[in-house]
Amino acid sequence: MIQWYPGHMAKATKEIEKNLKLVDIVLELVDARIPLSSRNPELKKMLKKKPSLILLTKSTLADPKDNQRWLNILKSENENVLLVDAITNYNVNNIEKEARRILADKIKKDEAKGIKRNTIRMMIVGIPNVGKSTLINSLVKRKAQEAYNMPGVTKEVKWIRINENLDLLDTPGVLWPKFDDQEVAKKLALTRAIKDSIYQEQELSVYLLEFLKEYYPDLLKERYDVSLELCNYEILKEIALKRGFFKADDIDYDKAAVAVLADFRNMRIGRITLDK
Ligand SMILES: Nc1nc2c(ncn2[C@@H]2O[C@H](COP(=O)(O)OP(=O)(O)O)[C@@H](O)[C@H]2O)c(=O)[nH]1
Ligand SMILES: [Mg+2]
Repeated sequence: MIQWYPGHMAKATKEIEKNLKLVDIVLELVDARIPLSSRNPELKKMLKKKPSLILLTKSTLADPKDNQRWLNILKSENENVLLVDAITNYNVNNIEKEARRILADKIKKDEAKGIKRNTIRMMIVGIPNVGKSTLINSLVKRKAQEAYNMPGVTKEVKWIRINENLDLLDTPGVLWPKFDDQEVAKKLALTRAIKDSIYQEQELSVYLLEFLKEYYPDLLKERYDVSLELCNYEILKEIALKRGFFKADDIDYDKAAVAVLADFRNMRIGRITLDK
C-alpha cells in the first residue's frame, strides 16, 4: 500500500501559509484529467478566507464532455473555476479577468475605505507536474518579463510583473498529492504526479486498459484493435502479440506496458479523463 507523506505536506503547508499573506488570490492548479485526485483537501484549511480560483490545467488533454461536467460540479460547490491549457494558451488570457471578478467586492470595499489598490497579487499552487511552471511561463511570455524583489516575511520574495496591475509570485506552492486508495495513486502515477517506479509498468498499464475498456471502448479498439472480450493481462498480451513484442521466445509484457503508458501520456489514445 502506497501512502502519501505527511512530512512533505507539513513542509509545503508552512511554505504556502507564509506566502499566502502576500497575495490577494490563490490559483489552485488541478489536472483536468483528474480533477478529484489531483486536489489536496488540506489546501481548503490553509486558505482560510483567502479567495481562490481553480484552474483545470491540461484541459486539451482531457475529455471535453468531462471538462464541462467537472466545471459544472465545481461551480455547484461554489468554487471559482476556469478550464485552461498552458501549452495552447487556452483561456490563459482570461485568468486576470476572472480574478478581478472574484475580487471585485473586496476591491470596492478597500476603495471605499480610501485604500487604493489597482494591483492584484496572485500565487500558484498545485501538486507536482500539474503544470505550475508552464503556466507561469505562459503568463509571463504573454506580457512583460520583468522580475523584481520586494521584502517578504523572512526573505526577499520574487515577483513577476505580468502587467502594471498584476503581479505573480514567481515561486509556486507545491502541494503534496493526497492518496489513501490505490485507485487514486494509480491515476496520479498515470499522469506523472507521482513517480512511475511506485508501480510496475505492467500493473499500471493493465489498470489503464481496463479503465479504457469500461469508459472508452471505442478509443481502445481504435488504437489497439483488441477484442473487448479480453480482460486484464490478456489485453496487454494481445497488444504485445499484435506489435510483435517478444523477448527471446517469450511475450514481452514490459515492452507492451511501456508502449501503452507512452501512448496515454502523449495523447495517442485520445482525450481521456480518469476521474469519472
Ligand atoms: N498539454 C499540456 N501539457 C502541459 C500543460 N501544462 C504543463 N504541461 C506539461 O506537463 C509537464 C509538467 O509541467 P510543469 O509546468 O513542469 O509542472 P509543475 O511541476 O507543476 O511545475 C510538462 O511536461 C509540461 O509540458 C498544459 O496545459 N497542457
Ligand atoms: Mg515546476
